[in-house]
Order: sequence, then C-alpha cells, then structure tokens
Amino acid sequence: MRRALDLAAAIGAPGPATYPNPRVGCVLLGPDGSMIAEGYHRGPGTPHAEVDALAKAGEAARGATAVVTLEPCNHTGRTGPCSQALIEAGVARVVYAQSDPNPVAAGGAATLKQAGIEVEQGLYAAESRELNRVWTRAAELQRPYVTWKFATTLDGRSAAADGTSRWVSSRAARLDTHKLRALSDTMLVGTNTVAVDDPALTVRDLEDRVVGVQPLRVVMGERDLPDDRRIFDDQAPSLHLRTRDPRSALAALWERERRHVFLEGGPTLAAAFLEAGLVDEIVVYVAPFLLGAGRSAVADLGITTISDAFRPRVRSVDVLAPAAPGEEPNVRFILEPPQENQYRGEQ
Ligand code: AOF
Ligand code: ZN
Repeated sequence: MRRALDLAAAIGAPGPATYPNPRVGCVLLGPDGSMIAEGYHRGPGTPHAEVDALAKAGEAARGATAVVTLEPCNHTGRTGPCSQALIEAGVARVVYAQSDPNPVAAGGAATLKQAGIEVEQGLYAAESRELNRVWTRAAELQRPYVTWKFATTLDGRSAAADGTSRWVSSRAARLDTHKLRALSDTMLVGTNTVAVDDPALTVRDLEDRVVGVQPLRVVMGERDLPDDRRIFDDQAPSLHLRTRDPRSALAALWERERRHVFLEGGPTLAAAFLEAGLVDEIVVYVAPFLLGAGRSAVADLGITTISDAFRPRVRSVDVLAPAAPGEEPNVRFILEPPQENQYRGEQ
C-alpha cells in the first residue's frame, strides 16, 4: 500500500491537470506476494489505477491480490467500472485504503464481495485521504472546497485609503501564492475586484511567465464588466457567473466539475463566503507595516463582542524570508474554520 500511495503521488501535486479526479495508485501481487504489475491514474479520461495495472498484468492477474489506495469504482464515468474489470480479470482479493467518498462511484466493495472476491479496507486510509485531502472534502461536501487567501498589514488592512493595494505582501509571499494557486482548479473574485484591481489571476513563475495548466478564472456578480479586463485575456480560460450568491456560485462551479476554488476576492465577497459557511481553509500573508486607515481585509461579519469572534484553528504558521533586497519577512498562516460551520452543497 505504501508503494501504491507513492505511485498515486507520481502525478505530482493536485491541481487543474488532475481535477476533478483523485490521485490513485494500484499494485497487483501474485499469490506468493511477488509483484506482478503497478498502475496509477494520470487524470480525467485516462484509465483508472486498477485498469492501468490490470492492462500490464494481462493473464497474470488471475488469482492476484489488488492493492489500491481508493475503493474501486462501481460506475461508468469517463471510463468503465473498475469493480467489473477486477472481477473479469479474475482477481482473488482486493485490499483498499480509503472508501470512495464520491456517491456516484461508490459501491465497488459490495460488488466485489458479491462476486466472491475477498475484500479488506482501511490499510493506510488516513494517508490516502491526506493524499487527496481537498478532493475528499469536496466529495463529502458535494461542492468545491474553498481556500480564501488574503494579504494584510499588521493592522488588518488590505488596501490603502486611496485604494492602492498592490504589493501589500512581499515578493516571497506573492511567489508562494502562485504555488498555492497552481494547486486549485478555479480562481474566484467579485466584479468589484475585476473592475478596480484588474488582476490577471494566472499561475506564473519567478520570471512572471504564465506556466502549466491554468485554473479557470471566475468572476461572480451581476454587474457588467468591460472586455478589456485582464481576466478575459487569452492566458487562461475565464467565466463570468452572474450571481451574487456564494452558494449558487459554488453549485454552478460544481456542475462544471470544479473541485478547488481559490478565493481572492475583496472584503465583501470574503465576508459573504464566511457568513455562508463556505470557507474551508484560509491562507493569510501578514506584512510587517501599518496603514492606520484603508480597506479592511474582511467586511463586517456582524460580530460585536469578543466571545463571538470567528476563531479558526491554526494549521501552520511560517516565516517567509525576503526574496528581494530591501524587503522584510512576511508571515503566512494557514487556518481552518470549524468544520461544523461548513455548509454542504445541495446535491
Ligand atoms: C479516478 N482514478 O484510479 C480511480 C477513480 O468519471 P471517471 O471515469 O473519471 O471516474 C472518476 C471517479 O472514479 C472518481 O471520482 C472516483 O470516485 C472513482 N475512482 N477515479 O479518477 C482512479 N480509481
Ligand atoms: Zn475506477
């Protein structure tokens, strides 16, 4: 199973190239425990890990044990059901780590048992879940997982009084943001951010070149926008969702098979998502300077007393050393809002 997990991770980090699918690995063992074949999933439309391994094994799969990181699927999606493929190949035993949280594909274990195959679940289940942490949570919630990212000064300002907001965070923090963007399949902002800040919302490298498979750039809101905004350029796909409601925006993105939204909107959009219980993770870059006035990082949340404060758990806190001369270190927090406040989609 350790080997199967490594195979699953061979595809690299999750991101727009792997979503909406999980990373899955499979090892086929002979009755004597010897290795017959290995396989892993390379992204939507390509063979699932089990089928990848079975194809390499051929007749040798008869009587074998299949060790898989995820419960074999039971549905015909972009490809056929792995439960059937394992049965037809004559596999004798299936050991899998994580149960499939995707209701569309689940049920493979039961089908295998009915066919007389010995089935075991649970080995390295936590590791498999962690490998597909965001994908798993999105499947459970039946909506895209939402990471809200913002940059702030020490006094909680994300823009100066005149509206200027470029370069609140350091170059190191901005580079870090690009790495995190590349892990999601969707960038999301509101019409106000597009109208005022005109962000490109692409994934770029050190030299500011656009790199890799790009996340879908989404702007939500009813207001019309000029065509010349950078979000509508040809560097990456984009979409204008004409709604102001976070729930309906996420439902529309789920329909389009989006799994991980990176929310980079302004204070109003952030507050709307927080109040709706639609933020699953918060990434904050804190820059060590003061403004004293200006736009706050998040709009009014209706909290008037300290005991009502919104208190996420700290998953990590790191110092980002300066990447350019003359800059100061920034601090990055990764925070998790309480899960009981997180809303499910309506599927
Ligand atoms: C994968 N790779 O190796 C396994 C998966 O519609 P499809 O054919 O792309 O199927 C996707 C679903 O199949 C996925 O959400 C998961 O529930 C299940 N298992 N998926 O992409 C694999 N074993
Ligand atoms: Zn499958």
